[in-house]
Amino acid sequence: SLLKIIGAGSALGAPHPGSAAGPDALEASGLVERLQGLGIAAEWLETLKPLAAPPDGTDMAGRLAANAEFARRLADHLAALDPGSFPLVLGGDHAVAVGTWRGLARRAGGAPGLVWIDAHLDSHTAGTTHSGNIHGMPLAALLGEGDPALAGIPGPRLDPARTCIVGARAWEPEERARLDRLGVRIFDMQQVRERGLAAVFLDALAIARSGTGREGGFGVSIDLDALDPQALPAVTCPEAGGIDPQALADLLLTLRGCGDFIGLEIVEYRPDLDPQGDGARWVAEFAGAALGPGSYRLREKERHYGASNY
Ligand code: DIR
Ligand code: MN
Ligand code: MN
Ligand code: MN
Repeated sequence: SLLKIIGAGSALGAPHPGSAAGPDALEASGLVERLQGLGIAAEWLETLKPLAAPPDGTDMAGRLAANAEFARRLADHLAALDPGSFPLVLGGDHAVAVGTWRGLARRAGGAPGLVWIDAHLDSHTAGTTHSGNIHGMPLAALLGEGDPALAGIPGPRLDPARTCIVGARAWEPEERARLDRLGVRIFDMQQVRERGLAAVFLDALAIARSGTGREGGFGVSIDLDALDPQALPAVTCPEAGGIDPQALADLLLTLRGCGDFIGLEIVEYRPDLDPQGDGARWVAEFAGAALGPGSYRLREKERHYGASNY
Protein backbone atom coordinates (compact mmCIF):
# COMPACT_ATOMS: atom_id res chain seq x y z
CA SER A 1 0.00 0.00 0.00
CA LEU A 2 1.03 3.58 -0.54
CA LEU A 3 0.08 5.15 2.79
CA LYS A 4 1.70 3.56 5.84
CA ILE A 5 0.31 4.59 9.21
CA ILE A 6 2.69 4.36 12.15
CA GLY A 7 1.27 4.83 15.64
CA ALA A 8 3.56 6.57 18.13
CA GLY A 9 1.79 5.60 21.35
CA SER A 10 3.88 7.55 23.82
CA ALA A 11 2.78 10.12 26.37
CA LEU A 12 6.22 10.17 27.99
CA GLY A 13 6.53 13.87 27.18
CA ALA A 14 3.14 14.93 28.53
CA PRO A 15 1.73 15.72 31.97
CA HIS A 16 -1.17 13.28 31.38
CA PRO A 17 -0.98 9.69 30.04
CA GLY A 18 -4.12 10.00 27.86
CA SER A 19 -2.43 10.63 24.51
CA ALA A 20 -0.56 7.31 24.68
CA ALA A 21 -3.86 5.63 23.75
CA GLY A 22 -4.33 7.93 20.74
CA PRO A 23 -3.11 5.58 18.01
CA ASP A 24 -5.07 2.55 19.22
CA ALA A 25 -8.23 4.66 19.53
CA LEU A 26 -7.75 6.12 16.06
CA GLU A 27 -7.26 2.65 14.62
CA ALA A 28 -10.41 1.44 16.39
CA SER A 29 -12.33 4.50 15.12
CA GLY A 30 -12.04 3.15 11.58
CA LEU A 31 -9.44 5.61 10.29
CA VAL A 32 -7.94 3.13 7.81
CA GLU A 33 -11.38 2.28 6.43
CA ARG A 34 -12.27 5.97 6.13
CA LEU A 35 -9.08 6.66 4.18
CA GLN A 36 -9.64 3.60 2.01
CA GLY A 37 -13.14 4.92 1.35
CA LEU A 38 -11.52 8.01 -0.14
CA GLY A 39 -9.54 5.85 -2.54
CA ILE A 40 -6.32 5.94 -0.50
CA ALA A 41 -4.36 2.67 -0.33
CA ALA A 42 -3.86 2.96 3.42
CA GLU A 43 -2.45 0.39 5.81
CA TRP A 44 -1.84 0.50 9.56
CA LEU A 45 1.74 -0.71 9.72
CA GLU A 46 2.46 -0.79 13.44
CA THR A 47 2.09 1.09 16.71
CA LEU A 48 5.17 1.65 18.81
CA LYS A 49 4.83 1.80 22.58
CA PRO A 50 7.30 2.90 25.25
CA LEU A 51 9.25 0.07 26.83
CA ALA A 52 8.17 1.15 30.32
CA ALA A 53 6.87 4.38 31.77
CA PRO A 54 9.39 5.90 34.20
CA PRO A 55 7.86 6.02 37.70
CA ASP A 56 6.34 9.24 39.04
CA GLY A 57 9.02 11.54 40.34
CA THR A 58 11.65 10.44 37.79
CA ASP A 59 14.09 13.33 37.34
CA MET A 60 14.59 15.33 34.14
CA ALA A 61 17.57 13.24 32.99
CA GLY A 62 15.57 10.05 33.39
CA ARG A 63 12.55 11.43 31.53
CA LEU A 64 14.75 12.80 28.74
CA ALA A 65 16.34 9.37 28.41
CA ALA A 66 12.96 7.62 28.23
CA ASN A 67 11.68 10.05 25.57
CA ALA A 68 14.95 9.72 23.65
CA GLU A 69 14.74 5.92 23.69
CA PHE A 70 11.26 6.07 22.17
CA ALA A 71 12.25 8.71 19.60
CA ARG A 72 15.32 6.74 18.57
CA ARG A 73 13.23 3.61 17.96
CA LEU A 74 10.58 5.55 16.03
CA ALA A 75 13.27 7.21 13.91
CA ASP A 76 14.84 3.85 13.08
CA HIS A 77 11.48 2.45 11.97
CA LEU A 78 10.72 5.44 9.77
CA ALA A 79 14.19 5.58 8.24
CA ALA A 80 13.75 1.94 7.16
CA LEU A 81 10.27 2.35 5.57
CA ASP A 82 10.12 1.06 2.04
CA PRO A 83 10.82 3.82 -0.47
CA GLY A 84 7.52 3.54 -2.33
CA SER A 85 5.38 4.44 0.66
CA PHE A 86 4.23 7.66 2.33
CA PRO A 87 4.30 7.85 6.15
CA LEU A 88 1.52 9.15 8.39
CA VAL A 89 2.66 9.24 12.03
CA LEU A 90 -0.04 9.44 14.70
CA GLY A 91 0.79 10.38 18.31
CA GLY A 92 1.12 10.26 21.17
CA ASP A 93 2.28 13.55 22.58
CA HIS A 94 4.37 15.90 20.48
CA ALA A 95 7.68 14.72 21.94
CA VAL A 96 7.45 11.82 19.46
CA ALA A 97 8.17 14.38 16.72
CA VAL A 98 11.87 14.18 17.53
CA GLY A 99 11.80 10.60 16.28
CA THR A 100 9.49 11.30 13.36
CA TRP A 101 11.51 14.06 11.75
CA ARG A 102 15.00 12.71 12.42
CA GLY A 103 13.88 9.38 10.96
CA LEU A 104 12.20 10.94 7.94
CA ALA A 105 15.20 13.22 7.37
CA ARG A 106 17.41 10.14 7.21
CA ARG A 107 14.96 8.47 4.85
CA ALA A 108 14.88 11.57 2.61
CA GLY A 109 18.66 11.97 2.61
CA GLY A 110 18.55 15.48 4.08
CA ALA A 111 16.72 17.72 6.51
CA PRO A 112 13.17 18.44 5.38
CA GLY A 113 11.55 21.83 5.63
CA LEU A 114 8.83 21.67 8.27
CA VAL A 115 5.51 23.39 8.91
CA TRP A 116 4.76 23.02 12.63
CA ILE A 117 1.08 23.73 13.30
CA ASP A 118 0.65 24.26 17.04
CA ALA A 119 -0.81 26.55 19.72
CA HIS A 120 2.64 26.36 21.35
CA LEU A 121 6.23 26.79 20.21
CA ASP A 122 7.58 23.51 21.67
CA SER A 123 11.02 25.11 21.75
CA HIS A 124 12.14 24.82 25.32
CA THR A 125 15.13 22.86 26.54
CA ALA A 126 15.61 21.23 29.93
CA GLY A 127 17.39 24.45 30.89
CA THR A 128 14.49 26.82 30.08
CA THR A 129 11.30 24.77 30.57
CA HIS A 130 8.78 26.18 33.04
CA SER A 131 6.53 23.11 33.15
CA GLY A 132 9.16 20.37 32.99
CA ASN A 133 7.15 18.68 30.20
CA ILE A 134 9.20 17.31 27.35
CA HIS A 135 6.39 17.78 24.79
CA GLY A 136 7.30 21.47 25.17
CA MET A 137 10.81 20.77 23.77
CA PRO A 138 10.74 18.75 20.51
CA LEU A 139 11.19 21.59 18.03
CA ALA A 140 14.25 22.90 19.87
CA ALA A 141 15.72 19.39 19.90
CA LEU A 142 15.06 18.95 16.17
CA LEU A 143 16.91 22.23 15.57
CA GLY A 144 19.85 20.83 17.53
CA GLU A 145 19.32 22.76 20.76
CA GLY A 146 19.36 21.47 24.31
CA ASP A 147 20.25 18.23 26.03
CA PRO A 148 22.15 15.85 23.70
CA ALA A 149 19.94 12.97 24.82
CA LEU A 150 17.10 14.44 22.77
CA ALA A 151 18.94 16.76 20.35
CA GLY A 152 21.36 13.97 19.43
CA ILE A 153 18.89 11.43 18.01
CA PRO A 154 20.64 10.30 14.80
CA GLY A 155 19.72 12.22 11.67
CA PRO A 156 20.07 15.66 10.07
CA ARG A 157 18.94 18.69 12.09
CA LEU A 158 16.17 20.89 10.79
CA ASP A 159 17.25 24.04 8.94
CA PRO A 160 15.74 26.99 10.85
CA ALA A 161 15.34 28.92 7.60
CA ARG A 162 13.01 26.21 6.30
CA THR A 163 11.12 25.71 9.56
CA CYS A 164 8.03 27.66 10.57
CA ILE A 165 5.19 27.60 13.06
CA VAL A 166 1.52 28.31 12.37
CA GLY A 167 -1.19 29.00 14.96
CA ALA A 168 0.92 29.85 18.01
CA ARG A 169 -0.81 31.72 20.84
CA ALA A 170 0.80 30.51 24.09
CA TRP A 171 4.52 30.59 24.80
CA GLU A 172 7.18 31.50 27.36
CA PRO A 173 9.82 34.17 26.57
CA GLU A 174 12.83 31.80 26.54
CA GLU A 175 11.48 29.59 23.76
CA ARG A 176 10.40 32.61 21.74
CA ALA A 177 13.89 34.11 22.12
CA ARG A 178 15.45 30.83 20.97
CA LEU A 179 13.39 30.73 17.78
CA ASP A 180 14.00 34.42 17.09
CA ARG A 181 17.75 33.87 17.51
CA LEU A 182 17.66 30.89 15.13
CA GLY A 183 15.45 32.69 12.61
CA VAL A 184 12.47 30.35 12.72
CA ARG A 185 9.43 32.16 11.31
CA ILE A 186 6.38 32.24 13.60
CA PHE A 187 2.92 32.87 12.18
CA ASP A 188 0.95 33.45 15.37
CA MET A 189 -2.84 33.48 15.73
CA GLN A 190 -2.95 37.25 15.53
CA GLN A 191 -1.44 37.04 12.06
CA VAL A 192 -3.80 34.21 11.14
CA ARG A 193 -6.74 36.43 12.14
CA GLU A 194 -5.39 39.52 10.37
CA ARG A 195 -4.32 37.89 7.11
CA GLY A 196 -6.51 34.79 7.02
CA LEU A 197 -5.32 31.22 7.36
CA ALA A 198 -4.93 30.73 3.60
CA ALA A 199 -2.37 33.51 3.12
CA VAL A 200 -0.42 32.42 6.18
CA PHE A 201 -0.48 28.74 5.27
CA LEU A 202 0.76 29.40 1.74
CA ASP A 203 3.60 31.56 3.13
CA ALA A 204 4.48 28.75 5.52
CA LEU A 205 4.53 26.22 2.69
CA ALA A 206 6.79 28.49 0.65
CA ILE A 207 9.25 28.71 3.57
CA ALA A 208 9.26 24.94 4.13
CA ARG A 209 9.76 24.30 0.40
CA SER A 210 12.38 27.02 -0.14
CA GLY A 211 16.14 26.82 -0.45
CA THR A 212 18.63 25.25 -2.76
CA GLY A 213 18.58 21.54 -3.35
CA ARG A 214 15.50 20.76 -1.30
CA GLU A 215 16.71 17.16 -1.19
CA GLY A 216 14.90 16.62 2.09
CA GLY A 217 11.54 17.75 0.74
CA PHE A 218 9.18 19.06 3.40
CA GLY A 219 6.81 17.77 6.05
CA VAL A 220 3.89 18.93 8.17
CA SER A 221 3.44 18.30 11.89
CA ILE A 222 -0.02 19.00 13.29
CA ASP A 223 -0.45 19.37 17.05
CA LEU A 224 -4.23 19.13 17.43
CA ASP A 225 -4.12 21.83 20.11
CA ALA A 226 -3.55 24.31 17.25
CA LEU A 227 -7.25 23.93 16.43
CA ASP A 228 -9.89 25.85 18.33
CA PRO A 229 -10.82 23.89 21.46
CA GLN A 230 -14.51 24.71 20.96
CA ALA A 231 -14.39 22.46 17.89
CA LEU A 232 -11.64 20.09 19.01
CA PRO A 233 -11.28 19.90 22.79
CA ALA A 234 -9.67 16.44 22.99
CA VAL A 235 -6.10 17.61 23.69
CA THR A 236 -3.93 17.90 26.79
CA CYS A 237 -3.22 21.65 26.55
CA PRO A 238 -6.21 23.46 24.98
CA GLU A 239 -5.70 27.18 24.26
CA ALA A 240 -8.64 29.43 23.39
CA GLY A 241 -8.81 31.22 20.06
CA GLY A 242 -7.35 28.63 17.68
CA ILE A 243 -7.60 27.61 14.03
CA ASP A 244 -10.95 26.57 12.54
CA PRO A 245 -10.53 22.85 11.72
CA GLN A 246 -12.51 23.02 8.48
CA ALA A 247 -10.35 25.93 7.29
CA LEU A 248 -7.24 23.86 7.96
CA ALA A 249 -8.68 20.80 6.22
CA ASP A 250 -9.44 22.92 3.14
CA LEU A 251 -5.86 24.20 3.02
CA LEU A 252 -4.35 20.76 3.52
CA LEU A 253 -5.80 19.91 0.09
CA THR A 254 -2.90 22.00 -1.25
CA LEU A 255 -0.49 19.29 -0.12
CA ARG A 256 -1.85 16.81 -2.64
CA GLY A 257 -0.19 18.82 -5.39
CA CYS A 258 3.23 18.86 -3.70
CA GLY A 259 5.57 16.20 -5.08
CA ASP A 260 8.19 17.07 -2.43
CA PHE A 261 5.83 16.35 0.51
CA ILE A 262 7.54 13.58 2.50
CA GLY A 263 5.51 13.00 5.65
CA LEU A 264 2.56 13.99 7.81
CA GLU A 265 2.35 13.81 11.59
CA ILE A 266 -0.75 14.37 13.74
CA VAL A 267 -0.27 14.36 17.51
CA GLU A 268 -1.76 15.07 20.94
CA TYR A 269 -5.10 13.30 20.35
CA ARG A 270 -6.76 12.42 23.68
CA PRO A 271 -9.39 9.69 23.19
CA ASP A 272 -10.37 9.91 26.87
CA LEU A 273 -11.64 13.45 26.13
CA ASP A 274 -13.41 12.48 22.88
CA PRO A 275 -16.52 10.45 23.80
CA GLN A 276 -18.34 11.30 20.54
CA GLY A 277 -15.36 10.63 18.28
CA ASP A 278 -15.35 14.15 16.84
CA GLY A 279 -11.59 14.46 17.29
CA ALA A 280 -11.04 11.15 15.52
CA ARG A 281 -13.19 12.37 12.61
CA TRP A 282 -11.05 15.50 12.33
CA VAL A 283 -7.90 13.40 12.21
CA ALA A 284 -9.41 11.43 9.32
CA GLU A 285 -10.47 14.67 7.66
CA PHE A 286 -6.97 16.17 7.89
CA ALA A 287 -5.25 13.02 6.66
CA GLY A 288 -7.79 12.57 3.87
CA ALA A 289 -7.47 16.19 2.77
CA ALA A 290 -3.69 16.07 2.68
CA LEU A 291 -3.30 12.63 1.15
CA GLY A 292 -6.45 11.70 -0.70
CA PRO A 293 -7.41 11.90 -4.30
CA GLY A 294 -10.80 12.94 -2.88
CA SER A 295 -11.08 14.21 0.67
CA TYR A 296 -13.86 13.37 3.07
CA ARG A 297 -15.33 16.79 2.52
CA LEU A 298 -15.27 16.55 -1.27
CA ARG A 299 -16.97 13.21 -1.07
CA GLU A 300 -19.66 14.68 1.17
CA LYS A 301 -20.02 17.46 -1.39
CA GLU A 302 -20.40 14.93 -4.17
CA ARG A 303 -23.04 13.13 -2.18
CA HIS A 304 -25.02 16.32 -1.78
CA TYR A 305 -24.39 18.07 -5.06
CA GLY A 306 -23.52 15.29 -7.52
CA ALA A 307 -20.24 14.79 -9.32
CA SER A 308 -17.78 17.52 -8.48
CA ASN A 309 -15.44 19.20 -10.89
CA TYR A 310 -12.46 19.25 -8.54
C1 DIR B 1 4.39 24.98 27.60
C2 DIR B 1 3.19 24.35 26.95
N1 DIR B 1 5.09 25.86 26.69
C3 DIR B 1 5.35 23.92 28.15
N2 DIR B 1 3.58 23.56 25.86
C4 DIR B 1 2.83 22.63 25.31
O1 DIR B 1 4.89 23.04 28.84
O2 DIR B 1 6.53 24.00 27.88
N3 DIR B 1 3.21 22.06 24.25
N4 DIR B 1 1.69 22.26 25.82
O3 DIR B 1 2.49 21.21 23.54
MN1 MN C 1 3.12 20.66 20.18
MN1 MN D 1 0.73 22.34 21.46
MN1 MN E 1 2.28 19.34 23.28
